[in-house]
Amino acid sequence: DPSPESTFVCPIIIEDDRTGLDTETIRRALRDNLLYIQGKLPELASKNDLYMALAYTIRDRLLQRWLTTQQTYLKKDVRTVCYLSAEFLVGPHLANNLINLGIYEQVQKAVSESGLKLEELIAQEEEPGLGNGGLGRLAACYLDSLSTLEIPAIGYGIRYEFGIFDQEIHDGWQVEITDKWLQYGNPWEIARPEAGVEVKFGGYTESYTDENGNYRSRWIPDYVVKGIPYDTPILGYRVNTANTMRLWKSEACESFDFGRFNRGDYYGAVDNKVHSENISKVLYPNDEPIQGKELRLEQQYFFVSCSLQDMIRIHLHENPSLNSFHQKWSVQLNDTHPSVGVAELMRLLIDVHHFDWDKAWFITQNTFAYTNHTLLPEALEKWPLSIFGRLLPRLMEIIYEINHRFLDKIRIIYPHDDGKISRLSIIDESGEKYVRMAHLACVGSQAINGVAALHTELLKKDVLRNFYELFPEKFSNKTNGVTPRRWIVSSNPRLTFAITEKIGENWIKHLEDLRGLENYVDDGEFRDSWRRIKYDIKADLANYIDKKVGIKVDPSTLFDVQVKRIHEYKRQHLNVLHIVTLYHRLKNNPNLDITPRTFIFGGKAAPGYFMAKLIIKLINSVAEVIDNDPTIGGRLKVVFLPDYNVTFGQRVYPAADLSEQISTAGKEASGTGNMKFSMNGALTIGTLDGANIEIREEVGAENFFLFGLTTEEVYAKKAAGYNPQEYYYHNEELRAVLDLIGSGFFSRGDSSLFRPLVDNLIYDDPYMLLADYQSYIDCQEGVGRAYKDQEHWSRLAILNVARMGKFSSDRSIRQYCEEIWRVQPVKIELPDYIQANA
Ligand code: OX2
Repeated sequence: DPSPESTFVCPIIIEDDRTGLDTETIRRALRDNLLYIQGKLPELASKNDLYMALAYTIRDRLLQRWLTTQQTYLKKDVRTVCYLSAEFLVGPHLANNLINLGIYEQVQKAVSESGLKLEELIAQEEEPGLGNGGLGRLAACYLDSLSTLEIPAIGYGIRYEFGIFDQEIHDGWQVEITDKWLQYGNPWEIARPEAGVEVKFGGYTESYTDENGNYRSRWIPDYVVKGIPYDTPILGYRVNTANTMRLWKSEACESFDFGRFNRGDYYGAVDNKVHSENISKVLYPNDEPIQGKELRLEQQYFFVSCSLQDMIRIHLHENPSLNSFHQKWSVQLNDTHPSVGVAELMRLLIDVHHFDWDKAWFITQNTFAYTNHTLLPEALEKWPLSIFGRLLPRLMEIIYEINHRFLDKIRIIYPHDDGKISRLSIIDESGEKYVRMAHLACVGSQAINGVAALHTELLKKDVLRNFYELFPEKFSNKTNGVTPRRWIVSSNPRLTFAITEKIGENWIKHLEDLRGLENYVDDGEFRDSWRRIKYDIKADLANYIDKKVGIKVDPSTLFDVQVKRIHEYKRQHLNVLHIVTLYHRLKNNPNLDITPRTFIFGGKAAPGYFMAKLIIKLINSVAEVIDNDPTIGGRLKVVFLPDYNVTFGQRVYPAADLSEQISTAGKEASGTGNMKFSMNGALTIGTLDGANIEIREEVGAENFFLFGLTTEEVYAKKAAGYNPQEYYYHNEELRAVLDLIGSGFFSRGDSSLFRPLVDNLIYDDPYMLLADYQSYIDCQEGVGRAYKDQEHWSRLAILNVARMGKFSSDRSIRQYCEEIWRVQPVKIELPDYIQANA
């Protein structure tokens, strides 16, 4: 906000060194920042010092764009999208900012003076791991597209001091290490302590009559926490728009309790400070399901309250009242994690700004929209009333009132259907009482969407069936997408060059233009160079694997990759069953002709998820045995790469030949890794699940390796009483494979180690691996055969890339803008003394 006391009228003079985009100016700026920000002489500077100096050099070039953007938004009083998300898995900023500014080459030259390569400095950046997986990464792709499409937007979230843990592998087991991403400072963020807000917790409520005789509620909290915003500019691709990602850090209002301090209780005096700071201390490392811990609810309420108060402050700066709030703000709830926002906006409007209920409810309902990301029943968030009421007593009252009014209306529609009423209620009263966050989100939102066509259909039919029946007009599908700027241009420069050479560079902003590549599938020279590029990228990855885990892999083998969170529904262990099947065949028939493969895995398990951790151990155990078996002769290699994250994703997607998307049908809401692989020329082996279905539709059935049960078949089998033992007893090879794992063959004779996993498959198999086993094995044989014909494989790979236009996050964001948010692009004009983007 411009301060009313501010009297500066003179424009900023041309600050060439902080804005110029040519090599010479950047070189000067780099040295300047090294000296005056890092405080280092060039000859004593470490790699990290140079990285920091470069990061500040680039940030300087973002600032004018960012400030101009914010000023334009204020002046034009625009409608703004607020994306509320407990996770933003943005990944490293430096390379993307260079690409979006269009100064990669200039900076490359400028940096070479230091004797280092730009790529080394880029590698120096500690990635902000403020998310678990797909949900957090989607939020980051959406911020990129919002800026690129010049849409006014703010991403609101939590500035976790410790993000997702670093993963190490010790003796084949996952070990979690604290992620100290802030330890050397974060040059991309700017703290705004002056925009701090307060958030209440605990205590009780009381009613009172105000001076006008109105009946009101007051919340007397137990404690109050301060939220401090940290802003990171998010620049769009080759536009001037730089939106804000505003993450909240929790702090104590008064760091010392002087009453206690004076009584000599020094440690007691800082208690409050410790508790307050804990709220934004650490990301909960569970992907889905979420963990029902009180601190998690504190985190959710904390960032949602901070964000809504922030919007209200900005709104009242430009508008006389909050009557028009819903016209100026569209707030997207990224899953139910921020859905307490529905009740919080009601509280702010009623208790603080003295709206009556109906008007407040109208504004609230027209402000929010809700995206659901999962069908897994255990991931549907609900909070015990005991916890919720104690921590947020005023919000509990408001939720009861919302529910009361909602159910009154429902009773008119379903007069004698108590079952319906209890199924729709925001409060689950079937046993211990809970607040159902998805119900709160559905009732309080103007729009509800799933993240892939199948997922949205299943929401309507199953998880949110009752709400769909009530308000069908609120429901729509928004298939996920990913940003080609990070997932092709930044991570795969060689492919980018090859594509651009043929079809120009328009595809980077209009991904459907990749269709133009179809004209080159029959061009033998193009296919040759395509293969050479893939080979070189695979050779790079092979070097990296050797450096990281000391395993030598051959880049001419088929790189078969599965990288994603480790979860039973994603079925990494089905992939292992295939590997063990091939191994078993080779043991029985050493001369068997198979396509040599390198299996690459990566992914983190939730620290408390035993089975997922056992799957990691199994992968590593199988890897070790195969690697030490001379009869295999390098025809099979298995590599588990520790610490899968955005940075490693950027390395591995471009190097893959085969993308494993093998979840049980009906379980993966969308998947987004599936899109990143295919965009980089990998073929997919997958089930009819999530966005796989749409990928197959786009690339054509003949360019996709399909296997497994459909969702309907999965449901039907479950209903008929699925018995995995039938498969175990009737499929000899499957039985041999499971028995081999169970026998202790891969665990140095310890037959108890993998027993829980094997028994779970034989006697329960909730994700139906055994039902899909044979179909998967057969399909993989087809993959092996197809890979042998390299010319044919290249054609398929090129077609995959050419037909991935739909899966740009630009397409997803356009749909959200038109169909849910109703927002328009706003052009940002830079002052003429700022050098325009290259
Ligand atoms: C994930 C889903 O599991 C994944 O299928 C989807 O692609 C991604 O969200 C983005 O929509 N937590 N993570 C997810 O859902 C939840 C809940």
